[in-house]
Amino acid sequence: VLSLLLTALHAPASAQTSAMAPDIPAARFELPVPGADYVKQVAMIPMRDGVKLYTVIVIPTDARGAPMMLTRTPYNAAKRAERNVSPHMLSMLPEGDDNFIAGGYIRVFQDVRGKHGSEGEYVMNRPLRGTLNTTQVDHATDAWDTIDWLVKNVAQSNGKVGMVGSSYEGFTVLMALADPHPALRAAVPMSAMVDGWRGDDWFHNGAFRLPMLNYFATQTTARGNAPSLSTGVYDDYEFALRAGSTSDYARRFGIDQLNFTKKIFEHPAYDSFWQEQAVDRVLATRPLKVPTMHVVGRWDQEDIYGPYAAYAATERMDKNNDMNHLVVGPWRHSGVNYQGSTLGPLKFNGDTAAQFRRDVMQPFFDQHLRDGAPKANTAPVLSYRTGADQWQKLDKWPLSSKMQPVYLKAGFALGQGKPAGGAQFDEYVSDPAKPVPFISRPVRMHDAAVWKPWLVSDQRSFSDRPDVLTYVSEPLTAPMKIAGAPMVNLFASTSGTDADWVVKLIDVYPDEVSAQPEMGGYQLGISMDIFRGRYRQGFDKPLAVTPNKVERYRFELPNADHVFLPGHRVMVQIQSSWFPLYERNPQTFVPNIFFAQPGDYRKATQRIYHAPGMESAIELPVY
Ligand code: PG9
Repeated sequence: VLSLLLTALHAPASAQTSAMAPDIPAARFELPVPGADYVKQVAMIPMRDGVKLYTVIVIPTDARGAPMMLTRTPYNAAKRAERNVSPHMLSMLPEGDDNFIAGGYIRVFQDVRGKHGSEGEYVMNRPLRGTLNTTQVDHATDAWDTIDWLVKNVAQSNGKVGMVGSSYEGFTVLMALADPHPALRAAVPMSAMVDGWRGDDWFHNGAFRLPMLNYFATQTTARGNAPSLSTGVYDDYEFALRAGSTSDYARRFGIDQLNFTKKIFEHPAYDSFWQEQAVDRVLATRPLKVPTMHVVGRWDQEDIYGPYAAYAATERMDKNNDMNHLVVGPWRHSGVNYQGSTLGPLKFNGDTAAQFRRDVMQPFFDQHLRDGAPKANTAPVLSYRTGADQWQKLDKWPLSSKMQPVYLKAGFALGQGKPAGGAQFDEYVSDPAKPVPFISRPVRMHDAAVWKPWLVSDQRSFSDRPDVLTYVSEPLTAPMKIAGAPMVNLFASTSGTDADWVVKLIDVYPDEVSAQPEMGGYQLGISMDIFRGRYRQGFDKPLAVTPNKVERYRFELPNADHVFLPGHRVMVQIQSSWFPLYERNPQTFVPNIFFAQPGDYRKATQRIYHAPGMESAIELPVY
């Protein structure tokens, strides 16, 4: 046998390969990467319940005593570790990993259980062990078991691990903090999904985000990549309108059969299902053990609520104000990992994202992960002040708790001082057959170039619609600075029995902007959100509205840190739909809006009051 083998191996060069020789070798063919500056290994890491998780470990060739940086993802670990095919880590790994690579870190990506290469079952928002999860595993145990394996098996490491990740990957970072492995020394959750009901991906204040149906399809119809919903209609506004209610829309594609869709449809209000899995509430009950830097974009179009909530929940435990940090940059969702010099038409002071990664995040990680690294000069809060275009180091967030109301007034005016005289209210007809679009039509949810920066898109397209009320101040003579979450205090009635209220705080640029002419008169959204009227007495208490009765609607808008400059004006827009980002409120109270019937969708006359004792206002956190 041996001599036969030797003969085959040393066959003369002229010997022909049979035409029928199989072209794919029976044994796995390892393609070498000549000149690679890394070694890539794949491990199936066993969890405590025997399930193995697919993990890619990228080790710099010269690594010795190197820290490890872990990301746990539902978005395909193999792909996350291969942005480009290249022998160089810098080209191969994600753009935002630039400083980890420069710092010689070992980079680890892992598929969460049930996705892509990992075994086990996928649960989209897997709750921590407890009443909602009676198994022995969750994202905290999976992170724990993974870190335990890494420190015992990656010989080139120094036994210290950091975790980083944005959005879903930020959610898995936060989950690891619920019961952290001792080797987990620092964490940076970015744009993390924290509370899917209050103000992150699934709902905002009870209003469901319709495009999420497509996310359910792509994420939960298959373990690997799954296709998007195919509507056959170019304009997503048109398609969603024709589809009817959210359940009608889901039924068309059969995705009402998916468990995650069912969970959403069964829990339209903020019941114990949502409350018990809100990550900020969970973390508030656990000791703060790991230095953490919460990161979010000022115009984060997906998770603008959670990072502040998670920071606030854990901040109470940070006795010396040196373990729990907040960073807010002028970014879109996950924008921290890409170029940060512009967003839509806005231009910032250099590449704010690269600055943050190099000058703030990397020294923070190094301090905690690299043996002998110096202490980083990490501020408790680092906030990019929009309008003034400057980074600010702060001791706390929110900076201001002093609220100054700006009142809506007769004649569509806006200003300090309670309204005196004039009309008592303004009204508009909200027609569910013609909802107000959230961006100009045609709406293409798949067009990343439109979706990613949509929160900074010009609100001028909506200010003159008859179903949008627009109040505007005089041009400012001095800067007006706000830092915190504006509070809406609306006195409103509807002729229906339920209604949505969308309130937008806007910075109106001067008529002419010499440095950037296309910004003349631009209406820039500073803080905007939606509130479902049925929850005015409690998010877990949906209640019908009495037609035409004036009621108070009080809710927080997203955090802002902004300077309205002299010559700019302050604007407030109010409307009752924001479609198709948010499903329509039928404006007739039904037990569950997901199942509204065609006849429930009715026009309603909405009135916004600016009368004595009913002074509608936005309270601004001025300083
Ligand atoms: N915003 C996305 C998401 C996070 C968590 C759950 C569902 C969706 C994301 O970008 O990952």
